Amino acid sequence: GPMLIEFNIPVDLELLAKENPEIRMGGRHTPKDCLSPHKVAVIIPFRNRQEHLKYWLYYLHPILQRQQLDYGIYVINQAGDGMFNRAKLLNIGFQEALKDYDYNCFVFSDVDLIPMDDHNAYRCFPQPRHISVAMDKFGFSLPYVQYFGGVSALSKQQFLTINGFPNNYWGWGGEDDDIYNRLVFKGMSVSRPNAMVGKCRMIRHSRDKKNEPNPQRFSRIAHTKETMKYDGLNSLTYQVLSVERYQLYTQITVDVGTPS
Ligand SMILES: [Mn+2]
Repeated sequence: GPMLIEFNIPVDLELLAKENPEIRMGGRHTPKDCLSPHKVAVIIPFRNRQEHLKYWLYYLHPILQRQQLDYGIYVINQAGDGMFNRAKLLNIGFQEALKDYDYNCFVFSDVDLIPMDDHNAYRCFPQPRHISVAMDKFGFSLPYVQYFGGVSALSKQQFLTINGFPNNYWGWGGEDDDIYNRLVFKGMSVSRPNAMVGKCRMIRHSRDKKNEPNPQRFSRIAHTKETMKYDGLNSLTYQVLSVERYQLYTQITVDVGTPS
């Protein structure tokens, strides 16, 4: 049910790991009293947000365990200080997580978003799922009906059907609308929890450097129908620089390249 979420308490990752001995190396957890059909890789696009990650791990691990998911946590860390590319990091997370385990569901979550009700299921549904439907920064409602940003979940099959996410949205904005367009063009619709269960809190922050609004985002989302055929999983290139396994998460640092 509803939970109190606040960001002014100190969080100690070592203590958190000690208090959660049932979480295995790399941020893996499998329920011991049932066989979960939900094999969920949680993918978090990341750069320089260690403080936010602490809160995310602190709140989400207990929730995901209560939801009896067979899950793993993947923090996809963009190396260097070039323009940030959220959607490409999500594509990389999909591809890299599948090297670890036969995941059948992918939850894509921003690092600064925490659900306020643990009935908000971090798993997949027959249609692509939008999870962060009532964010505090939007007055606990959707900013617009096609909004698909923040936290979402796609099954492996749903993700493959849309050729993954776009790789060429550099900087802030638009990639979530492109993803929404892809789903619609492939005949899917969006599943959502109600606005009570879907409440979530975002950690307040100022705009990151090298994540300025992308001026090309409007023209790009007007052409998704064409671009989705050749921009996505089938054109994904990157270089893995390191894979670090901590108890509470796996961090994969990648070179995503630069805008072409
Ligand atoms: Mn944010």
